[in-house]
Parts: sequence; structure tokens; C-alpha cells
Amino acid sequence: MSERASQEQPEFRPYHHPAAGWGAARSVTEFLVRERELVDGPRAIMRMNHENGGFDCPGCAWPDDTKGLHLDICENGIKHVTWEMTRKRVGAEFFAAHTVAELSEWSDFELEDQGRLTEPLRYDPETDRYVPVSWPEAFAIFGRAMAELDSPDQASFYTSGRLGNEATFLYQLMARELGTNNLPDCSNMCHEASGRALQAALGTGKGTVDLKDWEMTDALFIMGVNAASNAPRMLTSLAEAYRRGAQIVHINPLVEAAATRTIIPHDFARMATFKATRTSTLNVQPRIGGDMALLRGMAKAVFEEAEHDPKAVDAEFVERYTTGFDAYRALCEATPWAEIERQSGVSRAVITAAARVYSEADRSIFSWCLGITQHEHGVDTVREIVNLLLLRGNLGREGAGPSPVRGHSNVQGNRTCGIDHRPDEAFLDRLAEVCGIEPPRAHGLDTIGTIEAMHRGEVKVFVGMGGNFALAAPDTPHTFAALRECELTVQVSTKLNRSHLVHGKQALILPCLGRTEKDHQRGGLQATSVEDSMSMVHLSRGMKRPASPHLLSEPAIIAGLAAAALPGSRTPWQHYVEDYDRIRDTMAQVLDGFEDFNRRVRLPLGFRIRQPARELVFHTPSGRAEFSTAALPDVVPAAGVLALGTMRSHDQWNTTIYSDDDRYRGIKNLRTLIFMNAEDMRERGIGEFDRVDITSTARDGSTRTLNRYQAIPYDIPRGCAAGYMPEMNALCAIGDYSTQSDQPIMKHVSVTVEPSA
Ligand SMILES: Nc1nc2c(c(=O)[nH]1)N[C@H]1C(S)=C(S)[C@@H](COP(=O)(O)OP(=O)(O)OC[C@H]3O[C@@H](n4cnc5c(=O)[nH]c(N)nc54)[C@H](O)[C@@H]3O)O[C@H]1N2
Ligand SMILES: Nc1nc2c(c(=O)[nH]1)N[C@H]1C(S)=C(S)[C@@H](COP(=O)(O)OP(=O)(O)OC[C@H]3O[C@@H](n4cnc5c(=O)[nH]c(N)nc54)[C@H](O)[C@@H]3O)O[C@H]1N2
Ligand SMILES: [Mo]
Repeated sequence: MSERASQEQPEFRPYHHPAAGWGAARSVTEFLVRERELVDGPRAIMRMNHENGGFDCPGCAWPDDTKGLHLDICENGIKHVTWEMTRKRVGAEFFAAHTVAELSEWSDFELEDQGRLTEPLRYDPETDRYVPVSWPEAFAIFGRAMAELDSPDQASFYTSGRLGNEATFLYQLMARELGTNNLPDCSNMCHEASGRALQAALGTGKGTVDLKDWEMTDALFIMGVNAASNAPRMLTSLAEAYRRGAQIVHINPLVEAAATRTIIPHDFARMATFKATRTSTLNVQPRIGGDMALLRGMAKAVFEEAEHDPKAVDAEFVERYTTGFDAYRALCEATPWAEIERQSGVSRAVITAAARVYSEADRSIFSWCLGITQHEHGVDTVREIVNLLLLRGNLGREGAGPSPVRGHSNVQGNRTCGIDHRPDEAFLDRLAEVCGIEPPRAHGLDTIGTIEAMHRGEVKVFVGMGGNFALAAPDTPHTFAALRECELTVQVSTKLNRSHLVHGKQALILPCLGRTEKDHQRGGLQATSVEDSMSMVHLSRGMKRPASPHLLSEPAIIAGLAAAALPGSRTPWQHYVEDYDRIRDTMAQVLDGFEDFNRRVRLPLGFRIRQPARELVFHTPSGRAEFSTAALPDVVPAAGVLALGTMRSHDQWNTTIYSDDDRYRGIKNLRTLIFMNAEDMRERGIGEFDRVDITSTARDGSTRTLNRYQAIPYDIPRGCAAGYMPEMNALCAIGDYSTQSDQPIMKHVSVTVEPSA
């Protein structure tokens, strides 16, 4: 991968303005001008997240405002749709002019900046170029490659979480009818830990709260999320909570922009008067990986308080709905404060202060994202969050409960609709019955499993339904080599990216409609449904003319692939594509909570999928909410070692980089950086902007190095460091995934940093 060399001098000036507000407005305008989108952009944006009729923002999974707010948008959502709606096109002439070897030298920014893909392409090894191919021939290439496999398990079907529910359902149906559960997805890299922990503790893989609960809660605990950049519409909820007097505790090694002040994204009156609202009442900075100890400390403090105030623990709730309480209390009592302080990196006084906020609040919500999940002990940490919630009966009532913040706009819907390499038996039974197929029962491969199987020659066909697998996955050179082992790689995409250049012996690029675009099928204009972070399902309808007349919708591409690879299939693939209502009718029969899908999804705000845990019904082995009692992990880095967390800048969407700036962290023109504690820098003789070499050491002892990064002194605990994904995936060893969730450990990479020679 080549880096985009920024022409301008890097700058670092700590940011003192509120989040969102005019800085965001200016950034959007610059972006619209650059993308030449001043005409259609704003018009389309006004229709985004609109009840009745608009399209769902393809950005993050934060729910839409339920009170009919007509401009529920944010800076990054606007950039994200504009990026899709760009007028730039990358067609056959472009590919005729550039070999793949040549394009491989381009930066990721330059690749995507060529614009929207316009027609299907096939890799021609003779000329090392992508050349046009007809849709039927493209499907036939896939069909032939599948026919040559010894087993369907030699194929793997990746999804990135933007795929709509209907396409998702068809995609997993195709994989299972072919005979494999190899359905890796981006969840394997983000919220697998949350799903597994919530499933084990509460019998549901999802959060239980909705936006109304956010509006009613007394205390919000926001853990390991950079909301101002990655879920900016959360700022609205934080500001509103602050104004009505709720407590807001941010728990993050970095004090991110959302943890100070904001001008809420759509509040133009406040923008005009520069009136910011505070969005925090307490900031707690644990060390990287220290959250579990911190939560344990909070629980310990609650128990201590219960000694003189019996109401500190909700004994009635615990007695009626939970199991494992006594063991958990004993564990908290047995864990010494000294260990809690050392492992969390937070003093007892601060932990007790956070615990006091918690025990004084009648209703509390805990919300979290990747800072909690991408760790070895991600599952245990999420369970510790649930333990703490259960102590005070913060579940199954208004204003209280767990609220994970999902990533991609439909990543939660993907799981609901069957993307799961470990499907449960009941789901497979219904799929078999309704769809008349024999789904395989053995568990399939996830993201890491797929990469390893490619290396062993056991996975030979890879389909990427959206996303940018080559760059998103850990251990970049290892992942590249794995993809190059494949017989066929198929990428269904909107824009050119690295995953098209790192390909199998045969390769296809299949361009699809984006979410903003009109989807015409025989049965008329189609809409697809998506599910947000809070289990609301609603329709999304594209409004723009497609970027090219040769694009197909994702359901149509899947149907084409399926029909080619399953010649005797009795699944009515083309019939489904003609009218997505037909797909929804089948989904209604297979999926829990989707009864009467076609009618309910057309209600003004869509519908909410039933959440049993919310009703205090627990599909766990005990039929109760289960406390856990995991030992605290040792997260304190050895002498000289730093715990490095990889994360996003403000100006990127996962592997898509919009610019080299990170406004809220005060950075301009620099991505090849590492944020460090000033003391840790001094100790190593490193000054601001100095060039450094960063070496990670994997569990198996292997090392990986990134050279000539630049050090930035930052307000981060000692022993901790941070920098940007996807570049830093080169430091993440393929074998370093969590034994609890199989998630790559992207937030705790053990590194040493030294001045470059
Ligand atoms: N604009 C924009 N929006 C996005 C995305 C994007 O790339 N751009 N990506 C989407 C996707 S797919 C996802 S999954 C989400 C990701 O949303 P985030 O989880 O916010 O993603 P990251 O940028 O990885 O930031 C992780 C945060 O966790 C903190 N952190 C790191 N280590 C620890 C730790 O040990 N403990 C705690 N408490 N905090 C820690 C970091 O300081 C940082 O604030 O955002 C989604 N939304
Ligand atoms: N080190 C490190 N690595 C990480 C993470 C981290 O925090 N640290 N985070 C992980 C997480 S949480 C995630 S979710 C993954 C992200 O992994 P992915 O979801 O695989 O990656 P994206 O960058 O979101 O994918 C961008 C590409 O999607 C395609 N695309 C955009 N819109 C559409 C569409 O409507 N349809 C189709 N078919 N394609 C479309 C475009 O071609 C674009 O190039 O990265 C993971 N990798
Ligand atoms: Mo994600």
C-alpha cells in the first residue's frame, strides 16, 4: 500500500472549539465543492433520514430522530452520501489506460477519488488490466469457479455492513443453498464481542434501549467511542441530556471532542449564535484495556455503599430476574483496590466518583463501541457492563439498559437477517422449511478464519459484498498474500479500492447501485430496509439517477451469481428481484419479529424488532439474566512497551480517507502519526513531529514495523498510544485475535517506539 504523501506541512494545534457547529459546516462546504456536488448534494441531503420516503444515511447506525426532525443529519453523513453521489466516473477507458501493477502504486485516496464504477469488469492476466465483461458472462465466470470446487466450503462470502436487509437475506440464502456457512462480515472486527456477551448474559445479541430511553435517562456512561466523528448524531442526544440535567460520564483514554462541548448538528439558531452545550459532567481516562477493572471498581464501590445504604443495590430485581449475584459480589469484594487501580490506571477516588454518579441515578444507560470490544477480553468487559447494570436493575425499564453503538448503517440488520458464521439451529430449521433448502449445520469461517484458510489453499473463491476486505482486515501483507492465493475474487463495489488490486488468479469487479440511487425493477421502483443500532427497521428509497445505466442493484447481482452457481435451484431468484416485497414476504416467515413485514416496514417510522430482554424475558440457559465472574486480565504493558489503539480520524470512513486532517484532535496534513504521552516521548528522546519507528510484537513473538511515523504529544495515559487504521493494520498480527470473540485485537497492540535512524 502506498501512502498519500501530503504536500502540505503537518500541523498540530489542540482543538478548543465545540464539536460540530461552524467547523463542521465549513468542512462540509469544502467537501461539496471538491466533489463538485453543489447542485444535487444539498437537495439529496435534505431527503436523508426523512420519515416517509427518503433514503437512510449510508453512514453510521445511529437511529433517526423519531419526532419527525426534518434535518437529522451531520457533517460526516453529508460527506458520506456526497462521496457516493460524486459526478466522477471510472470507466473502461480508465482501466484500458492503467495496468493493475501501475494502479497498485496509487494511494487509497487516489483510487477512490476516481469516482463511481460504471460497468462490470474482468481481470485479464495477459495485459494485467481490468476489461469490460457482460453481466451474464461475469455471472458465468463465478458459476464455473464454484463448479470447480471440491466443496462449497472452499468459498467464502464477506459482507460489509451497508448491505440492505433484502439483499442480505438473499446473500445468506445463496451461501447456504450452495452449502456453506462461510459468512465472514465486518462485525467479526467490530461488535462480535458485544453480541456474544449480551447473548450469554441476557439472551439477546443486541442492546435493549432506544432513543426514547436516551431522552429519559438520568446518567449516561459513554465508553470507548469517538462520537463526534463516528456517531455525530449522538451529540444531539448528549447535549439534550446535559440540558435537562442528566449526568454524562465519558470513559476513554483520550478526551474526545464529544466529551466536552458541542453545537448540535442541526441546530442552526445555536450555530448562528455560537452557543455550545456541554456534553460531559465527568471524564475518566483509563489506560487502554483498563475498562474492565474500572467497571469492577465501580461495582465494588456500589457494594461498599450498600453496606450503609441497602438501596444502593436493587435486591428485588436481583432476586427476581438474575442468577450468579452472590458469586459476583464475592468476586468484587475479593478484588483489592490496589489491583483495580493498577489495572484500570484510574485512582480509587475517581472510580468512586463515577460509581456515585451511577448509584445516585435512578436510570442509567451504558453505551460503548470499539474501545471496549476490540480487545482480548472484550466479551468479559461487555459482561462486566451488564453486571453493573443488573446490580441496580437498570434493565427492562424506561431510561435504562445497555446500548452498544454499531458501526456501519446496517451491520445490525445483516446479523438479524442471517449473516452469521455460527447460525443457530432454530434459524436454520426455519430457513430449511420455508425456503426448501438443506442448509449446512457446521459452523463456517469468520474474517480471520477465511484469511487463514486462503493461505492453506482451503478457500479458493472469495466474494466481497461491499467493503474493502484487503485493507480492513489485520496484518495487511499477510491478508494481501492470502487474497492472491485465491482462484477467483469477486468484489461488489461502488468505487475502486485496494481490494480490486489485490486479487485472485481470476477477478471480477461488479459495480452496484448506491443507497442514494433509484432502484428500478420489473415491479417498479424498489426500496430496501435497514435496521439501526436500536433495532428500528425502516425503508430506504434512493432518489438519484444511477451513476451509470449498467449498474445492477445488490439483490440483482446476488440473484445473478446464485442462478449461475446453482443451476438446479428451486429458489425463485429472478422472481424475488422483480419485486422486493416478495423477498420480504419470505423473510417474514423465516425471521423472528418480522411478521407482517411488508405492512409494518411502511409505517412512518418503520417498526421496532421485539427485544425479549427488554421485556425481562431471558433466552439464557437459566432463563434469567446471568452475572459473570471473569478474572481481571493483566493489561499493564511491560517496561518500555506501549499499548497502541488503532482508530479512525475525523475525516475518514473506515478504509475511505477523505483528507489527511483530524480536526477535533487538532491535526492537519498528517496520517502517519502516533499519539503519545509527553512523558513517554521525553523518556525516549522523542520531540513533537519527530520521526519514529513503531514495532509491534505479536503473541507468537513475530514483529512488524512501520517506519518514519511522526510522534504527537497528546493527553493520553502513560503507557498508551494511538494512531490510525487502516494504515496501522500492518502492525496487527493475524494470530492476535481474542480467544473470547475471535475479534482481531485492534485496540491493544503491544509496540515499542524509537526515534528513526
Ligand atoms: N465518520 C465515520 N463514522 C463512522 C466510521 C468511520 O470510519 N467514519 N466507522 C463506523 C464503524 S464501521 C464503526 S465500528 C464505528 C466505530 O466507532 P468508534 O468506536 O468510535 O471507532 P474508533 O475510531 O476505532 O474509536 C475508538 C474510540 O475508542 C477509544 N479507545 C481506544 N482504546 C480504548 C480502551 O481501551 N478503552 C476505552 N474506554 N476507549 C478506548 C479511542 O480513544 C476512540 O475514542 O463508527 C462508525 N461510524
Ligand atoms: N486496525 C483496525 N482495523 C479495523 C478497525 C479498527 O478499528 N482498527 N475497524 C474494523 C471495523 S469496525 C470495520 S467495520 C472494518 C470495515 O471494513 P469494510 O466494511 O470492509 O470497509 P469499508 O472501508 O467500510 O468499505 C469501503 C468500500 O465499500 C464500498 N461501498 C461503499 N458503498 C457501497 C454500497 O452501497 N454497496 C457496495 N456493495 N459497496 C459499497 C466501496 O467500494 C468502498 O471502497 O474495518 C475493520 N478494521
Ligand atoms: Mo465497524
